[in-house]
Amino acid sequence: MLGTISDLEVSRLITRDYFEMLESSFESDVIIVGGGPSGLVAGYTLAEEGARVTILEKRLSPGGGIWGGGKGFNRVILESGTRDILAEIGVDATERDGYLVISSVLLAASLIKKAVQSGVDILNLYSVEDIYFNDKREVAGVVANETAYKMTNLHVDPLTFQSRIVMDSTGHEAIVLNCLAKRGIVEIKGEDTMNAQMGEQGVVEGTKEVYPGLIVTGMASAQFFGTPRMGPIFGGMLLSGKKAAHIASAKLTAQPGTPQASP
Ligand code: 48F
Repeated sequence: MLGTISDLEVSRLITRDYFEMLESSFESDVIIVGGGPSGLVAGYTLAEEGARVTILEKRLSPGGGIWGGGKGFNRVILESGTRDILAEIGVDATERDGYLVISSVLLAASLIKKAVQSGVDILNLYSVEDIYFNDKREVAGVVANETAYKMTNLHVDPLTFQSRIVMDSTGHEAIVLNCLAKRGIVEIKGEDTMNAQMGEQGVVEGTKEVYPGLIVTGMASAQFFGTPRMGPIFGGMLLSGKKAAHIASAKLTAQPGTPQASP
């Protein structure tokens, strides 16, 4: 027997649990904008160290570009240097000709599961549309709205989320960087033409704090620094997430405190 069901209680339980998470995610140590491969790895790594991490993801499903594999063929390729990360998320890949081949469904699902189980709050259907600056003009949070409102062009004001560090993990869209660039605060070079070898290296090297409070990961870093794009090879994204987490972690340790509140 399944037990008795109250439809009202189902609604109450969903909203109570959800809004508890929402309220606590207004103040995080790290906000990660975009739940693709680099954002998910950064998220679970930081959460496992005890950081309060919120991922804001505009789509229904986190996972970003992983799901589509190459042209919808649901396999992705990883370099052998990602074995430790695969072990952390509890999956294995097939070694072929010196590369690792893995189901994109398994990789996306495992990264999401690891992030949630590590304590990352994932708010899906939230589209980040702007940045919150503290009074020192450092990036100290983001402004986000319901994705459906953005899609239907409804005039509804957004909510503000604050944090000590923000990551732009929005891939090719580089939304946080674009919020700075449109005001002339930073300049975005735009990703270069395809070259997986150079692109993968560039993504990892370009994972940096590029503006006070803002770390770029994954393809957002390629957008910023103008390094090449690459195809369905994801090792650089996973390693970028790891590097971003280490940069954030060092910053959190060096400057303990809480997100800067509004006056
Ligand atoms: O694009 P995405 O997977 O980012 P990534 O971690 O990985 C790039 C690879 O997928 C792939 C590649 C290069 O060929 O290897 O492109 O750099 O994930 C970015 C996530 O950010 C979300 C988007 O839905 C996706 O899940 N996103 C984009 N704009 C916003 C956003 C926004 N305004 N607010 C919230 N999330």
